Amino acid sequence: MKALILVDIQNDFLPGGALAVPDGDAIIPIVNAIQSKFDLVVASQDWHPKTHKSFASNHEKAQVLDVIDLNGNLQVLWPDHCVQGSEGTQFSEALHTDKVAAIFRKGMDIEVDSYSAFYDNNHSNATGLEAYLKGKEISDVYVCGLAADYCVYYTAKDAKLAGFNTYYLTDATRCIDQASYEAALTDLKAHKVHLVETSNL
Ligand code: VGL
Ligand code: ZN
Repeated sequence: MKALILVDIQNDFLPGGALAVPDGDAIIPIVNAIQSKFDLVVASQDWHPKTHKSFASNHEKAQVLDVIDLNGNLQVLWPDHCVQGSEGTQFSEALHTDKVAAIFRKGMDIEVDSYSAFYDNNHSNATGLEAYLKGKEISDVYVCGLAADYCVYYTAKDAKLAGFNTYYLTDATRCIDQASYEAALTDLKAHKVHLVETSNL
């Protein structure tokens, strides 16, 4: 059984949003077109309290894109984004969501960020996605969404570590930063995650 995970296709990661991923909206028609090929479609949402410590605004003298030590993890500081209840948290209006069977929210603990849709960055708290997919007898997981070098990357890596055959859909994602994207692809290959284009599905 095959599942598709739509990672963080939320207004704040799209053009005009607080943490817009360049060309992020280009993935939406692709994501809409492939959903019917899967047994199960699920989605994640970045869902931060306003006081989240991944926000530069919650640290004195910090700037966006500074890197700090946050409780033992290297943490990039972001502009305020995906604040619970805000318009920026909502899925793009252009995204088809009728097939989305469940939504997993992440990033609620202000002390630790959560790039992956499975686990926080400490790998200590689960969202429930792994158990949900295993309960549905999913063997193969396909990952798309935003951003390629952060949440899509970490979600694909955790899917593989959880034992799923994992596919990272290279044309159904866009990155924040080219250098971190290239590093992510290298790491995913080392973890035996398959990098595939949706035209080959
Ligand atoms: C993301 C940075 C901060 C993402 C979320 O969805 O890739 N990136 N929060
Ligand atoms: Zn975030």
